[in-house]
Amino acid sequence: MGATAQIQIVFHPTQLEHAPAREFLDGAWVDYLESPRRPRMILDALAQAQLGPVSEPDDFGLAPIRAVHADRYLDYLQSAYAKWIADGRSRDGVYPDTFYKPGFLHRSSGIGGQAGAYAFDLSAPITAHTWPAAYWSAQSALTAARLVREGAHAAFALCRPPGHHAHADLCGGYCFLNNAAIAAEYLIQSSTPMSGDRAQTRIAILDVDFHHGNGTQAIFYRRSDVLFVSLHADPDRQYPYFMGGSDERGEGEGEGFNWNYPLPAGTDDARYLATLDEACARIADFAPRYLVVSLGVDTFGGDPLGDFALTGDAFPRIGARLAQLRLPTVFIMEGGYAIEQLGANVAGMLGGFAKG
Ligand code: SP5
Ligand code: ZN
Repeated sequence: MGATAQIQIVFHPTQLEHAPAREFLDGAWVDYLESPRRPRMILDALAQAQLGPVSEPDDFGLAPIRAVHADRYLDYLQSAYAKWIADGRSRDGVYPDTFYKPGFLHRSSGIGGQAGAYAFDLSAPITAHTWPAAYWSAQSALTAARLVREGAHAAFALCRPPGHHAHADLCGGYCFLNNAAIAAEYLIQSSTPMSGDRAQTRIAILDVDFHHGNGTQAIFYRRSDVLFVSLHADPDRQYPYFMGGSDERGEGEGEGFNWNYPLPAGTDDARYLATLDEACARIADFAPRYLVVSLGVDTFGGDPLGDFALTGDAFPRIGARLAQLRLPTVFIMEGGYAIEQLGANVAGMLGGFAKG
């Protein structure tokens, strides 16, 4: 056995600048859990584990982001805070007071209506620093994807803000731009000849965050070139509540290309790893060209948002199981909150992959 393979880590310091003070959680205003401490803790642990070099992302511009998100939503993310302040609202950030629901008849053009139309919860407040941080988070995902497309076996985008809850035109759950979807779509568009059928490059996205990746599922729900597979807390009990059931299998051409594995409270290492085996078998059957992993470690027993019971030992085992797929793999950071073991758990997953 030679030295453990290195995994290139991609991160831009502007990603630290998004730092809202508060979110609304379980009926109370609390300190924002998705804090800039998270990437710092993760970088420290990755350095200690000597997993690989850290580099800053290149700038791919807006085009690969527009390939996933609606133009009007991207305009909103860039302009919302200034409009909010001009309207005399709180400097704390854009927090909607009213949410659009099916059946409502008026599409309000003002900032109050826009805020309620483009968000689905109070966990994704927009401040002056949000767009630049989300933009560079997406560029980190794109840079990691390109490293893999150019031949690296794996790369890790330390995305923050995270992305898997963001739909084509919705923010929520700390997410603004869907980094995993942007990376997957980039891999498809950059690997396929202009004239060719784009279904020829297949991508699997495996989401191991504690929460269902509702945004990623929604973005690819009608497509057969992207397989979405997710292990997560049962939405009957946990956020995001309105997506993530095992009966959601895809629609139209996408039917059969979406697999959800909702899991009970207290899910332990054995139960989780057995379910991961099933998920990996689906991915192997699909025979994709690339694997994109939405990497969350809020499945850890001590996580403040999760209710699973995974131990620290589970993460290297998850990483090793993913390595068995023998696919070029882009890791995209999602959730997992600022507790002592956060960095070690991320390093464990990547280290398990690199050794596997
Ligand atoms: C990226 C990511 O992990 N986003 C998660 C956002 C979750 N926000 C709302 C969670 C509601 C939690 N309620 C139970 C918490 C235990 N007190
Ligand atoms: Zn999560």
